[in-house]
Amino acid sequence: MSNNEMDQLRDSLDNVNLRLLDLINERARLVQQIGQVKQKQSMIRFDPVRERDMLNNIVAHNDGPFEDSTIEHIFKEIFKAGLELQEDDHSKALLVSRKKKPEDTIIDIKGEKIGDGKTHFIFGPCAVEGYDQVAQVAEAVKNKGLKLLRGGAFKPRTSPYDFQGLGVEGLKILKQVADQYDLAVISEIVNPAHIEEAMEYLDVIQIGARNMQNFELLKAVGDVDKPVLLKRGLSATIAEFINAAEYIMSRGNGKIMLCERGIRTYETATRNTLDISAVPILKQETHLPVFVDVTHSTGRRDLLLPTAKAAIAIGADGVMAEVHPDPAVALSDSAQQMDLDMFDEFLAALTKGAPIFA
Ligand SMILES: [Mn+2]
Repeated sequence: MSNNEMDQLRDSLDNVNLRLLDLINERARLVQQIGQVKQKQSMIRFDPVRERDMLNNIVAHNDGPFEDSTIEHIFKEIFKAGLELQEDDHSKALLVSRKKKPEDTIIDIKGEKIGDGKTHFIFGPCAVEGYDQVAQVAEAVKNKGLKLLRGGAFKPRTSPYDFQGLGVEGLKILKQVADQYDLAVISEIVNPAHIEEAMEYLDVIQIGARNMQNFELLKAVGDVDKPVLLKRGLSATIAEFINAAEYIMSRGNGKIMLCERGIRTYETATRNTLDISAVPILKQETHLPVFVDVTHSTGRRDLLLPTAKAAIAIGADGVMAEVHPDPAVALSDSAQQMDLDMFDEFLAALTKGAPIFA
């Protein structure tokens, strides 16, 4: 083959490319027109029967050299691109996304404005074990000028034989302590049937990691007017986490705080692997406040302070950690809760005496 011949063939190929381009775009314009007609008639855009007919017709005319399966594959991609063109950008943007709402969501919890750019803290025992235990931590929290107290009443545990929490009794203790110390309380709810009752006791409903994709529970908290702290699932991707938040917001409740709490990896030096880069990604992708739970992500007392510093440095709106008056006798998570002295040091080191959270 001479160079001249090669050039001619290449010219022809370039021409065919441009003809294909014209035809593909001509097809796209027709698809858009059909989409507009369908929208007016409130018809569903994807029509698998019509798509099958078109593919059959194309394959029936295929004289090669491409195999029918290759032709089907190529045209399926063209059909898909056309369908995506019909879906307008607006409907694809999630309610929790920055695209939908550029400004930060600020959630007011008894005067504490989460998402206002300052660092906020949530402290409290892993589980509510009794009034005195919760009250001791509440007093310490109150003395620091902090507002948010956590405590688990319903404890979804890995083993069914581990302490399962005090249930509604635990919520009542939290409410009693919150009233006494003028704090806001946050506790996990695991059953949609408990939400109505929890409304009178709690200031924030927590959805735990193990329930991040419990869609009925997400819908149920989406139906009430109460802030929600949504924890990332054990093995959830960031996209799955964001979609879990969307389940709540799509029902009308936009008061959602996201909480990175570590993900499952092959690493065993820590209980989970704190995905610190999830914080700026969630801040970019969504308008919701983002917390970091340093207790459950690390499972190690010696890592609470450095990871909390990292969380604040990388732009988290708040830090959550577990504090127990006597961790050694705690009914759950005894290896990683801070005692009250350590709590003093932890907060002093984080704030260096400055009331950055005031
Ligand atoms: Mn715990």
